[in-house]
Amino acid sequence: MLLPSTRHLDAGATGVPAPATLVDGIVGRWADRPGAPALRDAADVAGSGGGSVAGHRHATGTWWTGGELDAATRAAGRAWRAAGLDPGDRVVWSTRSSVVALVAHLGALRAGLVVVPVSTGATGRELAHVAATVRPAAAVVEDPARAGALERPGVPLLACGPDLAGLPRRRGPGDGTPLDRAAPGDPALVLFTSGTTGAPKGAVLSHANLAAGTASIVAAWRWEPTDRLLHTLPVFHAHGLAVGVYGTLLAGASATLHSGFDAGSVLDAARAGEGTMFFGVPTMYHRLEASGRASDLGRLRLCVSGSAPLAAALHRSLAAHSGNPVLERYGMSETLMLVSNPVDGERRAGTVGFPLPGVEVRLAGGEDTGDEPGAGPAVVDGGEVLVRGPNVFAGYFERPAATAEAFEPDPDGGAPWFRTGDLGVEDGGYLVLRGRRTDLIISGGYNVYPAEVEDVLATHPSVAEVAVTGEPSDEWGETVVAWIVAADGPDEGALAEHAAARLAPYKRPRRYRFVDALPRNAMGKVVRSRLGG
Ligand code: MLC
Repeated sequence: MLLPSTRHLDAGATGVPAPATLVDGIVGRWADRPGAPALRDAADVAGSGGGSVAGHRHATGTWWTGGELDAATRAAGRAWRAAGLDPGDRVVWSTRSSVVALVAHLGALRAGLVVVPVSTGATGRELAHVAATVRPAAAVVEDPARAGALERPGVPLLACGPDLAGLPRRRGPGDGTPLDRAAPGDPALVLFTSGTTGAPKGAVLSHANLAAGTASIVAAWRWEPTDRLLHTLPVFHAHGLAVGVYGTLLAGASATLHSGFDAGSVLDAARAGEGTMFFGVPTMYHRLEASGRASDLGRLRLCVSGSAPLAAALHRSLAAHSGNPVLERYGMSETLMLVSNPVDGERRAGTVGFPLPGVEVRLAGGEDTGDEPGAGPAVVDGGEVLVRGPNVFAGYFERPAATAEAFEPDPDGGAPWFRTGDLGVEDGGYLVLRGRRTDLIISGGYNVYPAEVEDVLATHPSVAEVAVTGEPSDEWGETVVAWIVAADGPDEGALAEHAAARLAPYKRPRRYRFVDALPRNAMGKVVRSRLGG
């Protein structure tokens, strides 16, 4: 079943013109309105040194205009070049939100480098896996000690802070390929996302994927230059980076970057008329509602939720208190944004809306696609959500087998479809997500794959067997629970310490349950759905 895809557009419109590359589009916007405010650090962004990068500086809290960002990102691109980096070289980028960090990022894209955003909470083990996979030539990190974990034996790594201070000068200013020459199909970004195998894979997004994935939301959400985003998401994931930052810049709009989420600060800013839009994960909306001040969100033009399912009850209570129904949308690192509720028209609680312009969405079959026959989520009149479009990535970094598995051939011989792993049904054109084919846990908008956490816990000597599941939580959506068969007596403290040294905070179990045995099926495989209670 193919879902209709042009419902976000004005009558008669059939598509959205996307620039050939994201950088083309953004630089064009800056050229159109060089004096328009674009980005600023909120006063709570500490340690950005008042904003200095590649010779360009700004006081915290003041606006960088499009013209200033153009000049600064060009200077940053030249600094990358002068350091000896060439198109296609990978740069790990692991920083908190700040204009300066984004200038380094956009400068790298202008230089044709491939940016690899990584969580600032990543542990040494997680950083080493990224480095072993993408073999970075450089790393942008706030704490130089973290660069050590990215070094590979005998291979030099250029490490610098978000301000690019410390990059060597190995070439003259005019040497190397000119800036802004990346072709649409060239890789731009590698977003790490886990898989059922446990080891995170790098989804490679091209410059054209970024352009298409951003242009569709700019059009569908009627994103105007007058819009101002209250930006509180981390910039190292698709939501904060591609939706929040790229969207703002491609729309020629502006955003205030906060160093993190604080419900009171968002509501104060909304009340003071400092923004027109807010994007968040359901945990943030839960906290905004719990503050008792959700009515302040009514001052905003648009509130968008994504990265995890927004409970229908929370959607309804927020709408009742703010008079402003949250627009829920659906996307993934591999595809950027796919489906969205409408700006004009009903934003239906419990649904993610209809396909964005340019995105094709198909529900495959009606079979029960759960892992265990009879034990998986029952999907009666829907199926796995399959997608294709100019926003969909081409594959995982140097993982041809995983890439092949992620796509399904088109029954009519057309372009292949990406298998999202999500199960859905259609209801009056709206997509309703009904669980997953895989065991993914989503905690506070972050994806946690049980296999990765299990692999880490299994290396502790006190663990004989382990299974990891998600437990429902009003605030977090789900939290991580580890079920342990102890080899020689339960030792929760030791396990928590072991996990803390190896897993980013959001992946660490919140609870350890010690059991005598794990439930297994006839094949000997652990049946996670029978753990609980
Ligand atoms: C923080 N903690 C988490 C957590 N975030 N634990 C589980 N899940 C999470 N998501 C830990 C902290 O380390 C801390 O541990 C404890 O929980 C309490 O921290 P807090 O101060 O209350 O949390 P806070 O820092 O306020 O973070 C909550 C949050 C954050 C919701 C603001 O999780 C967040 O920014 N989430 C956004 C995730 C995101 O950007 N996802 C997009 C992925 S892209 P301790 O041990 O110190 O007590 C994607 C595609 C798409 O999915 O479509 O969008």
